Amino acid sequence: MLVGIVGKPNSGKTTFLNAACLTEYKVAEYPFTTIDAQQGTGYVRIDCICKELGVEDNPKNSICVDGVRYIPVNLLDVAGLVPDAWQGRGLGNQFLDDLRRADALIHVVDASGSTDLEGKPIEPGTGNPEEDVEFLEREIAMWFKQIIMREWAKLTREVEVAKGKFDELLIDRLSGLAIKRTDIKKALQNSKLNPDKPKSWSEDDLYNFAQELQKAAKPMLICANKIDRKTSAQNLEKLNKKGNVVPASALAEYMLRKLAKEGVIEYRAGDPEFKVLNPEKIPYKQKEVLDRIREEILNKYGYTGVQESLNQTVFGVLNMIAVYPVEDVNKYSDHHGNVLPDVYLVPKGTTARELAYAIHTDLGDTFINAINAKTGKTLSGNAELKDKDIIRIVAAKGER
Ligand SMILES: Nc1nc2c(ncn2[C@@H]2O[C@H](COP(=O)(O)OP(=O)(O)O)[C@@H](O)[C@H]2O)c(=O)[nH]1
Ligand SMILES: [Mg+2]
Repeated sequence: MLVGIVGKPNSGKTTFLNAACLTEYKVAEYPFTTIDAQQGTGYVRIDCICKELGVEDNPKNSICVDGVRYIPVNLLDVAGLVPDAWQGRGLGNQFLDDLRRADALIHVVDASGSTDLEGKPIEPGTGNPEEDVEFLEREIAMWFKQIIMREWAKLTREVEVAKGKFDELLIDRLSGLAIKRTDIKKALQNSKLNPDKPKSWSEDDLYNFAQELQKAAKPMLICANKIDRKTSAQNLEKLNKKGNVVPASALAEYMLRKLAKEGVIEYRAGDPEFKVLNPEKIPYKQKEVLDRIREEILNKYGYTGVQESLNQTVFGVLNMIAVYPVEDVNKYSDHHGNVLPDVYLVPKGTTARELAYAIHTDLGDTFINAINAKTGKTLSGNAELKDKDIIRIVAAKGER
């Protein structure tokens, strides 16, 4: 799973990445600090099933801290997108190309309005974050449209010959963009266009289609960042009307994670509160900052918003569920005896057989049935899995 972090320069993308991944990429208050896309491993957070079952687990593909399971998700901080990046402005196309493999996007917006459309610092409160959202959606739709338009004439001719093949022919041309056939179908349905007559589509039709394709293939969450600044509250209200929005202070999360790592406070990513370990030892200034984070962010929103953004992207926007594959249904373990070793993030609606394929092609090919370890029930290949299911796949070989 790959989540792209996008937004104009100076909105806080790198700070978000550093907070989520505890990386140390350079943060600075001028545009184009970042040239290459920067990667990190972030985590989604769930209450681990180990707690409910009262077992001690040995996580392998994820981390469990006191009953809180963190499941890795790859993040990519794509450097500042500026208006008309799709035409190659700024370092436009290169940035957009970095997004090809992304399954979803987190749009980090400067909710405090202290940067203009290009990311240059301006008087706080004078920038318009709603405009930022509109511009970015347009950039991505235009980028998609441009890719679809390559060889459009040829595609339309081919579709006329082979009616009913639009999605098949188009998906070939969009390879590498992590677009699924169902995404194309959805985009066609939502834009109400006739896939048998693409020649009759107008420029506007194409744009609408590109926009719907973006929504289906690269769904987006808006992270309203810098809520620690006074001018953010008024903008947050407006932004809330624009889709899935999570208020956040990437800077606050970064500080909390760092201080936790240094042993100054007790705090896990996504906790609604923190504890100062040695209050008498911390400098006055630091205490002041921590008090502000507690009062103005945690007590008000219940989170700093970084973990919440990742969770909402994966479980809300992408509609994923978490499933634990095991080999021993009594001990909930793999064949080495590791209890609840792995958690897989799979789309809601995934069947037992599809899970087998997600684990290993061989396991899918030789699939017999599955067993729900919590209920002991046997599941057929078509049985849909539920969130937090513990599943044993029974296969002719490579049993798991
Ligand atoms: N007040 C505040 N400043 C932030 C926050 N996140 C980032 N910044 C600041 O915004 C500036 C740009 O941050 P950076 O992460 O480099 O933005 P990027 O260009 O989008 O990668 C830096 O001065 C950061 O310290 C936040 O949550 N609150
Ligand atoms: Mg950056």
